[in-house]
Amino acid sequence: MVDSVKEIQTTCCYCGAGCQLLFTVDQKANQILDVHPVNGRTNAGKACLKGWYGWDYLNDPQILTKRLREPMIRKDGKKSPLKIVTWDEAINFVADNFKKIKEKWGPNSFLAAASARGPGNEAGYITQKFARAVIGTNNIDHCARICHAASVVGSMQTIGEGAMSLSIPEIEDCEIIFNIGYNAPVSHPIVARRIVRAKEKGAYIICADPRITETARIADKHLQLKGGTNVALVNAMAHVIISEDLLDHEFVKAHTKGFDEFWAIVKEDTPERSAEICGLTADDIRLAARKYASSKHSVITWGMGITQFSQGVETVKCCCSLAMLTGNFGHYACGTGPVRGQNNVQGTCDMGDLPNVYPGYQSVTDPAAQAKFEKAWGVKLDNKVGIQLTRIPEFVIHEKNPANRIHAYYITGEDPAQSDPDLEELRESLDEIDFVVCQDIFWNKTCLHADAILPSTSWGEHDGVYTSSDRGFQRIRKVLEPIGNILPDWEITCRIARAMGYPMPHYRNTEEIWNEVIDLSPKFTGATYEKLEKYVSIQWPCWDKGWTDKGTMFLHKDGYFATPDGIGILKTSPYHPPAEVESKDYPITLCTVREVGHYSVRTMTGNCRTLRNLEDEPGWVEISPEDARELGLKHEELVRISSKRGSVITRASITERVKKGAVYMTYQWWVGACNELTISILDPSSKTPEYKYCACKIEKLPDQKAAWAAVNKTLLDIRMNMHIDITRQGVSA
Ligand SMILES: Nc1nc2c(c(=O)[nH]1)N[C@H]1C(S)=C(S)[C@@H](COP(=O)(O)OP(=O)(O)OC[C@H]3O[C@@H](n4cnc5c(=O)[nH]c(N)nc54)[C@H](O)[C@@H]3O)O[C@H]1N2
Ligand SMILES: Nc1nc2c(c(=O)[nH]1)N[C@H]1C(S)=C(S)[C@@H](COP(=O)(O)OP(=O)(O)OC[C@H]3O[C@@H](n4cnc5c(=O)[nH]c(N)nc54)[C@H](O)[C@@H]3O)O[C@H]1N2
Ligand code: SF4
Ligand SMILES: [Mo]
Repeated sequence: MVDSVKEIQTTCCYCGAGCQLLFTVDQKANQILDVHPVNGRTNAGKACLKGWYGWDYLNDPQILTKRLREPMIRKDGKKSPLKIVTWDEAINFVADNFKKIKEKWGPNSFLAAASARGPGNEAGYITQKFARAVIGTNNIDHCARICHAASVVGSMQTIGEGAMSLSIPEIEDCEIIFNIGYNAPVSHPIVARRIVRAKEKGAYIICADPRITETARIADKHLQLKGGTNVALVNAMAHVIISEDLLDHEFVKAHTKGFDEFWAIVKEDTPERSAEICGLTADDIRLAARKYASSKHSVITWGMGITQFSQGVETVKCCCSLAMLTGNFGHYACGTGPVRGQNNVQGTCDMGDLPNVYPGYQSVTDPAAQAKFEKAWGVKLDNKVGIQLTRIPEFVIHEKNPANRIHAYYITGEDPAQSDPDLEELRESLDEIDFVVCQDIFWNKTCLHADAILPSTSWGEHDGVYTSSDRGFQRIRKVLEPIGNILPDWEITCRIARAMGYPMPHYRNTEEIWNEVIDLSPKFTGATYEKLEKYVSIQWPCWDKGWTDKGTMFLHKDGYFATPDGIGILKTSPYHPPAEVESKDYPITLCTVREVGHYSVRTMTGNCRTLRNLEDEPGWVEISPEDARELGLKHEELVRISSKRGSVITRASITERVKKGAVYMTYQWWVGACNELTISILDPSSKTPEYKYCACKIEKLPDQKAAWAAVNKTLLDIRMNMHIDITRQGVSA
C-alpha cells in the first residue's frame, strides 16, 4: 500500500441500522478508493445499497444541488440578495440578530432545530446547550418530532423509556415478529435481514400494513388493514388476549398497573367490531393475537405507519401494553422495537435536542437536573418545557400577538421546506419569521428562505459519535479533508455563542465535548472514546467508565420498568378515524412513504451518481389497477395529484401491492413533492404530523409532452433559484 493510502472505519450516515463501513482513502489525493462493510455489531459484515454507493456526494458531482462552500448572508434585509462573506462577518451578523431578537421579544421567541443526520452527538449537544445556556429557552427540537416522537411519548407514558427495548441482532432470535407500520426492507435493509433470518430460524411473522410490502410477502399472516385504523387493530388484539385468558398473570400482577382502566376501553373493541373498521376478518385478528401471545420471545417492530397519525401515541401505548400483558419484556429476544429512522435520531434525542429534556433524558422540570446544568454551564436555566418544531405555523402565521411569536429560527441540518407537512403553510411561516439561519452541507429548499446560510462539514469530513437505533454509541471518523471555507457544526455554533458573549469553552476536538456530555449524563457516563475505540459499539445505559461495563443489550431487565416506581402502566384509547377522510371532491386517500435508494430530502443521495440513476423526478404515485382503470391511466404516465392544500405532478405506478381507494407517494422528490399535499394536523401529545393520511384526487394529463416540459421547468426553476442569488454578485456559485 502506498504511504498515503489508509483504511478508516466509520459508521454509515443514512439509517439508524448503524452499519460499520471500511473506507480505503488516498489521503494525499484526498480521494476515496474503495468502501466495503465490515463486521459491526448490528450489520454483521453487510451493507445496503446506500452504504455501498451513498458516499459519492462527498465528491460533489452537483447533480441535484451543490455543496455549500462559503458563508452567505442577506446584508440588506430579507429580500436582499445573498452575499458571500467571511466567517467573522457571518458569525457576527447571526449573533447580532439573535441578540436583538432576544432583547426585543425574549428568549422564547427563538427556536432551534438540531440535526439527526451528519453532525453527530457532540454537535447535537452543543446545539441544545446554545439554545438553553446562550439564548435561555427550551425551544429546541429536531426531526424526531416528525418521526418517532409518538414512540418516545407513548413508551415513556407506559414503560418509562422511549428507545427500542431490544437490540437489532436479537430480532433474529425472536419466535414471533409482529411488524406493524414498518417497511424495513426499504427503510432499514440491514434490519430486514434480521427478520429474514428469524423466518429462516422458524419465527412466525405477522405484518400489519395496508400495502403488500416485502415483509408482507414473507409474512405468515399479512393483515392488510385499511390505513389509519391501527388503534382498532391493536385494541382488538388486547381484547382477545384478555378475553381468552392468554395473559401472563404473574407478570401483569408483579410489574404493571392500570389493568381495569385498560380493560374498560378494549372491552368495547371486539374482533368483530374492529374487523369492520380495519377491513379485516375477526378470525385474522384472533389468529394474530393468539400467535403473538403464544411466546415469551415475541417482538413488536414498528415504524412510521403507526407514529405518523393523530393517534400515533395511542397506538404506541397499546403496543407497549400488548408486550406487558404477555410478559414480553425484560429478557433476551422480546419487547418493543420502534426502529429509529435517521442515522443519529436516537443520538439527537440522547443529547437533549428536545423541548423537555437535557442530555441523558433528564427533565427540564426537575429542579435537581436544572441545578446540575446551571452549575455546569454557569447560567440560570428556564424550567418551562419548550415549543415543538411542528408548531412553527401555529407560533408564526396563526399567532396574532407578536409578543407570543417565534421570531428567530436556527435550523442546523434539517430541510423543513421539503420535509414538513403542508409546505405552502410552512413557506409562508418561514418568510414571516424575522430571522432564519440555515446551517447545512447542501443547498436545500429551506436555504431559499434563509437570512444567513452557514456551510458545515459533512459526515466523512469530521469526527464524532452516532447512536444507532438500538441505543448503540459508535464512532464516526474523518475520511476526507473538507474542501472550501467550511467548519464543523459544533464549531460554528460555539463561535456564535462566543460572539453573543457566552464563554463557550474552546473545545479542541469532539472528544472534549463528549467528555462533557458523559459527565453530565449518568446513563452514558461509561461510554468513553477509549472504550468506543475498543468495543466499537456500546449500548446505553452504560453507567461506569471501567472496562467491564460494556453497556446494555436489552432494557427493563426482569420486568423492572424505567418508570419512577419501576411499574409499567397499561394504557390505550378508543379508536377514532384520521382527521381528513375521503370526500366527494377528494375521493382517494394519500399516504406518504419512502424510496429504497433515496434518503429523506435527497440532498445527499440525489448527489450520488449510482443512486440517482435508480430513480429520479418527479417520483411516483402507487395506485391500484382498479383505480387506474377508472381514471384511464397507463403505467408511467404523468398525472396531477391534488389535495385541499396543493397540487403536484408525478408518474403513475400501477401496482397490485396497494388496494383500491388508497395511493402512496414517496417524499423524496422536489417536483413531485408530496408535502405540498399533506396535512399539518398533529398528534395532540407528541405533535407528530398525520403524514400517513389525507384526502386527494388524481387527474389524467392529456398532453404528456407539455406535462414533462412542466416537470423539467419546475426542477430547473428550483435549482436556478439556488444559484442566481450568488451569480448576481458576480461570484460563480
Ligand atoms: N410526507 C412525508 N414527509 C415526511 C415523512 C414521511 O414519511 N412523509 N417522514 C418524516 C421523517 S420520519 C423525517 S425524519 C423527516 C426527515 O427530514 P429532514 O431531516 O429534513 O431530511 P434529511 O434528508 O434527513 O436531512 C436534512 C438536512 O440535513 C442536511 N445535512 C446532512 N448532514 C449534515 C451535516 O453534517 N451538517 C449539517 N448542518 N447539515 C447536514 C442535509 O443536507 C439536509 O438538508 O422527514 C419527514 N417528512
Ligand atoms: N431508503 C430510505 N431509508 C430510510 C429513509 C429514507 O428516506 N429512505 N428514511 C429514514 C427515516 S427518517 C425513517 S423515520 C425510517 C422510516 O421507516 P418506516 O417506518 O418503514 O417508514 P414508512 O416507509 O414511511 O412507513 C412504513 C409503512 O407504514 C405503512 N402504513 C401506512 N399507513 C399505515 C397504517 O395505517 N397502518 C399500518 N399498520 N401501516 C401503515 C406503509 O405502507 C409503509 O409500508 O426510514 C429511514 N430509512
Ligand atoms: S442499512 Fe442503513 S446503516 Fe446500513 S448501509 Fe444501509 S443505510 Fe447504511
Ligand atoms: Mo424519520
